[in-house]
Amino acid sequence: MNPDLEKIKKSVSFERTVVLVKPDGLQRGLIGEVISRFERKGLKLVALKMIQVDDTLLEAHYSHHIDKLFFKSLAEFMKSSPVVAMVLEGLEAVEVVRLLCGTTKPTAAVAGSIRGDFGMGLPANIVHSSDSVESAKEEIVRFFEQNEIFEYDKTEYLNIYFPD
Ligand code: 3AN
Repeated sequence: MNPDLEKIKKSVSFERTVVLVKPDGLQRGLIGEVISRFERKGLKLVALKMIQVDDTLLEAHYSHHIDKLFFKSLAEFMKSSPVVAMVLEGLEAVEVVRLLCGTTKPTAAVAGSIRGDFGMGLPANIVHSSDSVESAKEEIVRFFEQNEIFEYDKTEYLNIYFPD
């Protein structure tokens, strides 16, 4: 391996985070647009697949909303078509991806963010992203088998990061 890439891997503290492109993103043909934004930012895609979520998975994933009045419609929406799930890696990836996605309510999300550029309502806000490093770890296990996560060197890192 390139020795500079090795140095970058040792000196930069990389995080991993989960993104779901929700049914509205799939129906509206925004999968490529969403992935492209993360790629252009410099995030590394380490897992990617299409899945059909079910109630068991949704009850775990949205456990913080299970008692809310909107939970039923959120669950119906999330099951209305497949979703695209991915794991992204990068420096401060959790926070960086949250910023690229924008705030929960699309009408309040800043222009330039995914929700700010493409969303209007709830629950259809195009993407989900992990809200903390701890949640990301749980969500990686929830959505992916170990053999669906790929370890590879991204040479682009040589143009993005510099070792300390
Ligand atoms: P975020 O996805 O920005 O982390 P959460 O975890 O509060 O936000 O909400 C999870 C998902 O629940 C949202 N992405 C959205 O689809 C849905 N949701 C949140 N609040 C509402 C609401 N008031 N009405 C309908 N759906 C909602």
